[in-house]
Amino acid sequence: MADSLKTSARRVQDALLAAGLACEVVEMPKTTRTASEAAEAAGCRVGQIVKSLVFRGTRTGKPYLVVASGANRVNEKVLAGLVGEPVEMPDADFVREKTGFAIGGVPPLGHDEPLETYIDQGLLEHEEIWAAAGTPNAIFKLTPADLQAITGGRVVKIS
Ligand code: 5CA
Repeated sequence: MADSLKTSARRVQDALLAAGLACEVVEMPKTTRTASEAAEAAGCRVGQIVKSLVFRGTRTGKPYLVVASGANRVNEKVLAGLVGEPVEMPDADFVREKTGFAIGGVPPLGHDEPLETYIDQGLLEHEEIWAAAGTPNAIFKLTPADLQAITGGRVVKIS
């Protein structure tokens, strides 16, 4: 039941409601920490899993969010071209500091600060996709149009 959600999952559910989406956060009995585990738990293909990946600009220290298909690997050189500076994969502390969530549960919305966001166009091939919802066993189902609405992200070819 929604009332029993862990605090971080509740936060994502509240952010979805605030964004006007009827998506329901579900806590799975098994881990959804990785894209393949999330796909198994949701009963979908790994390409339908939304990975919410935080990168750091090496010049400015600015965080960038890439929401990518679980089937794709983000090309950091392409991302660097888009953001105008080299990027690196930050450590787990940086991710928590900028988003308010721990790796394995980072959601595409509800972060501590708004993040400049890029959407992997590979996610748009699917009718339904699943994203992390704050904890390593919470996820929610949405459409690619929902994802664009909640992130305000720019759709790009990033892999
Ligand atoms: N819950 C799943 C499916 S939605 C999930 O969050 N998958 S994920 O791909 O978005 O998050 C895991 C990602 O966190 C990895 O792909 C990797 O990019 C990043 N990551 C994992 N371990 C570390 C680490 N020690 N430091 C920095 N980033 C890490």
